[in-house]
Amino acid sequence: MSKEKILTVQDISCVGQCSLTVALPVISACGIETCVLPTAVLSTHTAFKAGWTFRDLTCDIDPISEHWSKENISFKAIYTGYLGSREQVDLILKLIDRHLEKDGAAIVDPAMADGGKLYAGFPQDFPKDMARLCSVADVILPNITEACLMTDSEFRTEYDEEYISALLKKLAKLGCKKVVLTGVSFDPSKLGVAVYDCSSEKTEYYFTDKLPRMSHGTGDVYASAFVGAYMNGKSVYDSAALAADFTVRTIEATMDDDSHWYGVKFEKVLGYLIERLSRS
Ligand code: PXL
Repeated sequence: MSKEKILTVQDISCVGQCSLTVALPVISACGIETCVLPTAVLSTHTAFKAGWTFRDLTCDIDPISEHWSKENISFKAIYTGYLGSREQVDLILKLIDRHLEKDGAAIVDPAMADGGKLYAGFPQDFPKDMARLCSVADVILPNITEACLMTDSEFRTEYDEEYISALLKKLAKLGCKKVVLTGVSFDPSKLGVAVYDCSSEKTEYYFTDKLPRMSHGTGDVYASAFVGAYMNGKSVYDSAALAADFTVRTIEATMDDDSHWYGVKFEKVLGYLIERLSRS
């Protein structure tokens, strides 16, 4: 993958350090021109108390794409995250068809659930639609909850390698090429990712120390750093590992501030990300 412009498709949560307000600075810090297509505008992300505003931007996707077609605009990667409606899945499939370069990468973070539950606002059968988007992806980055919802698997908090292996095989059946499954832990002191190649059926793991804090927004920080590293020519495994190291540092940077529950202070450690990328 060479350094050229990419498109990221996800919501703007005005406050909450997630989605576009993370992807834009993180991927840009990696030296990659980052174009955006907002799926919705919310006053905050949906983990805030009920009352957040939600402006669905489904109707804007096609007109934006039509204009881009007239301007011959294309992207080296299209990275999707939180969507505003199920209708957006078909619109994004069309967008990938029209604007992703032939050797480009479709990277899908099926951001819709965590801790065994769908985020507030999504219909129960939304994972079926998200699975259709995953089917065309070069890389998908689900957490275990999202993986279970898209494959009709039982969500467990305690599991072994066999459980993860079965989940990876089911995800591969969706049709994607590679899976980076996040939030995997076989040891209470370690947290990591499973990187699965769907054609060779090879799994590689990468673990970091597990920090004693649950943090919102780390999925978006992780996926954005992954995309930034991958677009700098790193392999899927190396990008997955680098993104994990970066995400741990964003949590560490937030640990001393209990009031900062809604996201992580990734801004404080962007220097680390830039330095890691410049090492090789
Ligand atoms: O970080 C995932 C995310 C993105 N966008 C919105 C969310 C969430 C998680 O709650 O609510 C609007």
